[in-house]
Amino acid sequence: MAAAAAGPFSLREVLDAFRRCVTEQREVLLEPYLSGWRGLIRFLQSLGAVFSFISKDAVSKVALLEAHRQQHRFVSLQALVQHELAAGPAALRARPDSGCRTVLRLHRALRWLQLFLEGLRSGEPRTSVLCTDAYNASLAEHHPWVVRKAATVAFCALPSRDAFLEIMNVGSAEEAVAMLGEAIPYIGDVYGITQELFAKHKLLDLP
Ligand code: 1Q0
Repeated sequence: MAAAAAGPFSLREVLDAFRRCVTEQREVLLEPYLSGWRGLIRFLQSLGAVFSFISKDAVSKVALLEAHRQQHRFVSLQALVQHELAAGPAALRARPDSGCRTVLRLHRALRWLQLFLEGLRSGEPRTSVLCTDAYNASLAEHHPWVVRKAATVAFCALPSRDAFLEIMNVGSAEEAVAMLGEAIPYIGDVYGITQELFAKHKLLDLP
């Protein structure tokens, strides 16, 4: 696992992590979930300083969840939610450092990722358009104006579609597109299970 943190980004590593996330009992395992996020963050960091306000936020959220995971030895997202709900919904809502509200932020970002990767796969060459559309259909409604503005400005600095496919490090553009096609359903599955879990416990609007 430590080795996975070194070397250049590879989409394969992210795909493998999200593939490992979902168990037969449809639980979401935290260790691969956080590994997947670390891989994505590394990718984002390689895109340059314009994105550092985004990667810093993601780094701190992953670190908070990693600390919760180790402290309570949570194996799954379900275990984390159960544990935090045991204190009662009001106590959970009052906590700015809960695992649940933190996962919820990453969960919304995962929806962005799913839409963005679908867009990349579709062949639209303007990544900033893809990224803005994916953002507007997911995270934007949860962000204040100033964050939306900064995000939209940063998206203009995104590399071209070809460059994107190249930094995924999986071979030719065709191979990269094929791997996107493989990765998207795994990401969608993790998203869907989390969405259902949070909806069931009325956690989708945690402040
Ligand atoms: C490639 C371009 C990346 C664009 C990422 C899109 C997300 C934009 C989000 C802008 C958020 C800015 C920072 C702060 C936000 C927080 O206020 C907000 C709420 O948290 P809180 O504690 O204040 O309530 N935080 C969030 O909404 C979480 C945002 C996490 C974003 C994590 C993005 C990780 C991105 C990885 C790059 C993936 C590249 C994918 C293509 C590569 C092929 C696999």
